[in-house]
Amino acid sequence: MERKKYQISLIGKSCSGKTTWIRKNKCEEIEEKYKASQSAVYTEMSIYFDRRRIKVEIWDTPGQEIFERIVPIYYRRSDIICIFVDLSKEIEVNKDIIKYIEKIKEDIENKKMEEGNIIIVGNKKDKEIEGNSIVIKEIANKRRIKYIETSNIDNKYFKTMTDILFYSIIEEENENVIKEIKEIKEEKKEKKEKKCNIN
Ligand SMILES: Nc1nc2c(ncn2[C@@H]2O[C@H](COP(=O)(O)OP(=O)(O)O)[C@@H](O)[C@H]2O)c(=O)[nH]1
Ligand SMILES: [Mg+2]
Repeated sequence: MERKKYQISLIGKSCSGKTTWIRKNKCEEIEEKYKASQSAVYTEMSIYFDRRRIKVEIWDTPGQEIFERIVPIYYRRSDIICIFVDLSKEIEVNKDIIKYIEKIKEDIENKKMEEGNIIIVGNKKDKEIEGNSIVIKEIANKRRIKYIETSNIDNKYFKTMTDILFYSIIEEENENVIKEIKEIKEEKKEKKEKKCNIN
């Protein structure tokens, strides 16, 4: 990995768990009270890989209502776009991820974006409605988009910022690198779970 800085945008419906995921990554306590984000919120984090520090700039964007107007401003300058999906909601509710994907792809084709690594993040795995992940996987596969699942509540499913970053940027066929990363991630996860057990 050569770059030292990544910009990531989190998009998706209100209440899909974007803000909570950033907080959990930063080991902040999860607030039970729901607060909708009115505008995009910027957070900076550092992750370490192979003794190198990688700066990650995260844009947490507000819900779908103002998607058309505001959210593209953020994702257009991102290296990675995470589309959050709430696995605990009826799939019909999540169908508009297709709208997000089409819009982003259109922007990429129109060269409004340098690069666009889209990843669908299925959140609330702890409360998943059975069958949701299969439908979302199909949507992702059909469009050659990566899909990953996580939960902010159940640590068994929790995927960190590092997990998502590596999953987004590493070529799947590079098995040795993946094996190495997996080992580092396991080690990190264990350390983090000890340090940051929110449950
Ligand atoms: N069960 C469950 N609830 C979650 C999870 N992540 C977030 N929540 C809850 O979902 C609500 C909305 O979360 P929030 O992060 O504010 O969503 P955002 O609008 O996408 O930023 C809050 O009440 C969170 O506590 C999760 O993984 N599992
Ligand atoms: Mg939010």
